[in-house]
Parts: sequence; structure tokens; C-alpha cells
Amino acid sequence: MKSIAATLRRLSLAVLTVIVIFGSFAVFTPTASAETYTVKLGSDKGMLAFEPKKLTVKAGDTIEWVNNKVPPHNVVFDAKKNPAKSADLAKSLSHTKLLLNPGQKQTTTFPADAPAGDYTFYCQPHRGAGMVGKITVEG
Ligand SMILES: [Cu+2]
Repeated sequence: MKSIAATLRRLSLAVLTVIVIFGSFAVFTPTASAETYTVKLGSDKGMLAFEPKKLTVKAGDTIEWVNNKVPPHNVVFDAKKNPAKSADLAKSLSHTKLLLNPGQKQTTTFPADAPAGDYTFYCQPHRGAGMVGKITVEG
């Protein structure tokens, strides 16, 4: 009888160990995590451009805008050129404040419910020079 009790105790300890190990997998295994992409404001060669100027992301992803060459720059999403044609959405994604110094950063996170499609953005001081970009949010 004593040995059966000891066996049971050992068995329950083994089961507990398995539960703890698999439990920790559940905690540390990354779920479909959001990505962060970097877009430079002004190309490395000193062109008035976003680099890259086209990017495909998913809702929930973040763009890190890094001020680079030939500032000042900013990032303004076109109120009419987004899938929802929403001025409020465009405004919430934009950073209208001019970045004067290389290395300054801003981030834009596309909300989890951001509609799929193309979002056009531009730099206000350099829009006429063609400093325009496009982010496609995948459905
Ligand atoms: Cu610019």
C-alpha cells in the first residue's frame, strides 16, 4: 500500500511538471505580434523623398519615421486618399510638427480596425518636390 501511495505522489509530481513546462510555453511563445517598420524622411543620398516610399503593413503595425537628410520634414496623411476617406483617420496618423534635426523620430500605429487599402501621405514642405509615399494596409 505504501508503495502505491509513493508511486501516485511521484506520478502527480510528473504531471505537475509537465503542466508547468507547457504553461511556460504558452506564456513565452509570441502570438502574431505587430511589426515596426522604419521610414526615413529624406533619402540617404539627400533626395527629397521617403525611404522606402511604398510599404505594405497590417493593421496594428507601427511606422517609425526617422528624420534623415535635408530637413525639415513632416508626415501628413491625405484626408481623401485613405480607404475610409476619413479626415479624422488621416489626422490621427499624421505628424504635422516639422522635424528639424536629423535623428528625430515619430511613430504612427495603424489601429487594429484600420480599413485595408492604400494610405497616401506626404511631407508638407516638399510635397511639390514629390516627397509623397504610400502605405498599403493588408486585409
Ligand atoms: Cu520633406
